[in-house]
Amino acid sequence: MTAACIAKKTSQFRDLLNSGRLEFLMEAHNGLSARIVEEAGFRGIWASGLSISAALGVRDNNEASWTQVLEVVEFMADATSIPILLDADTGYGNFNNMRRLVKKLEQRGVAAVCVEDKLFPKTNSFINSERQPLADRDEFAGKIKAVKEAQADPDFCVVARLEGFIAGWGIEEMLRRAEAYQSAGADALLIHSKKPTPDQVLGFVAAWQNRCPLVIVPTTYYSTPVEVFEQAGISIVIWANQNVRSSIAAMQQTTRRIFEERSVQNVEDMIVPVREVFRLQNAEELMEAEERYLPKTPDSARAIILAASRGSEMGEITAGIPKAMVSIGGTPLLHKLVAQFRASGIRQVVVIRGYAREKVDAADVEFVDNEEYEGTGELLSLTKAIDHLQDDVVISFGDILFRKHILNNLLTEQGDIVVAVDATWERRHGGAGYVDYVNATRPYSLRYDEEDAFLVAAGPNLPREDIDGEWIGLIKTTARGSEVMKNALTELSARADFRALRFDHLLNHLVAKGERVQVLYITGHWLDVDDLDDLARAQAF
Ligand code: SPV
Ligand code: MG
Repeated sequence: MTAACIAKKTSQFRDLLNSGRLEFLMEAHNGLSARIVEEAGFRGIWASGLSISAALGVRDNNEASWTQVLEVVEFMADATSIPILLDADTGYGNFNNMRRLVKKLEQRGVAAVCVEDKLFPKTNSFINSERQPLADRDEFAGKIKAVKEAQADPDFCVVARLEGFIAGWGIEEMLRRAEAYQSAGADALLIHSKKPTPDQVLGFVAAWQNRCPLVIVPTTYYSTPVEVFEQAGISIVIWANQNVRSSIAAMQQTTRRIFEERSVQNVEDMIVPVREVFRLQNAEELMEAEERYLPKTPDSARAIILAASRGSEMGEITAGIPKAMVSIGGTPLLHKLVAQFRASGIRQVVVIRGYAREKVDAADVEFVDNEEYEGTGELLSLTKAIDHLQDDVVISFGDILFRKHILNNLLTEQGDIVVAVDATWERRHGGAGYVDYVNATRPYSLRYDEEDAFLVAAGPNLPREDIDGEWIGLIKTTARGSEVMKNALTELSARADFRALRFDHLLNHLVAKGERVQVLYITGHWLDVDDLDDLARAQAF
């Protein structure tokens, strides 16, 4: 059934009252118990004052404020699709407080309110009941009238609860009050009794002659078969507190046993598994929603950071520590880089160390060592981590920093192998040093409906007119892309000059094999740290 064809909760409750057969409300006192009630098949919920206060650890004497009760009942309404009748005690004040309560209940999806003819602060009907004064009849009738005139939804119901029997009054007073409350607009009357038999209640039913729907709470006369109520023409039976009582018994038993045995081993099989908690919370729905709304960060994505080189262009600064450990404003470059990966949801980080490897540290990363870093190229370094080249991987130079969106965008690209390419390369370089220029199938464009760009060639010596950007040292591969990269590395490693090869050789090799290497254009917002000028820029990044 779609949400559109489910009747309003207020209409559902009105239908229960007038269904012509005996209906049941089951007590709940929070979102969890409310959901359990609905799952069991009940068509309505009694938000019990006794149970809610007990669950909050206070007495049933209006110790919890009305707004605190409102908070609880809102959770219950959010957790369920069946109507809730709130036990609103005496209405938390006079007619005016009651009007405001009804407004709030309607806003929060509560279908009906039950209000009893006692005085604020009330006491539970089963405690010293004879000493409990009743409300003035006309004052209480005014309260009911105020609710009916305040409610916005015509189907919102008010149940007037008569406490006369509880307080020691007889049938005459009960009938006088019942008539007054019905005339004031009550949609139903709740006739309460604390006798072990249903005599009082059935006496009232007989005298009342079906003038409006009746509701009862057989807490003390629970042994009466419900058929008796059915035959009497009662509309609704409320099982008022059995959920909170059963949870108390279960919690006491479990807690005592764990305390005594200093172990949970014997209780584990007696309690629900954690997955049942998740089920009741509807954790599955959130997982599905995450699929739809969160950026895709593959669970298995890992980063491989190449941090083996010294970076001798930086002179004294890298005497004894590799470039990746150079301090940027007090934090090693590598730590900043690792933090960037973590911020994008990549937990597994592999760092390839070489020069001064004992100086390379970072929390919770895996290290791979390249003993042959001296005078060799990047690909040799990468082969040291070839076992990690599987599933979704981001390969990164160890001397770059970039804004978060660059990595996030790279991770969401669909291609099996995707390189991040800076289209604003001209701004960065006078063309000095080793630059991984890129020629692509199309230049950078501001149009968002452009087709994807793919790599044509990479290297430091591309003709100027062919240059579309600069590869920044970040590659993303999928499981298939990682496999392709691994094969390409194995093929290249057969070359005599393999030890000197760099990433542009690998990229060109992939293109030559017909592999589509996707180009993700970026426009700045990154830097690499090659020399002292870069270092100064990095401090400010
Ligand atoms: C409640 O459940 O809080 C009730 C019913 O008001 S009784 O406790 O029987 O009064
Ligand atoms: Mg109550």
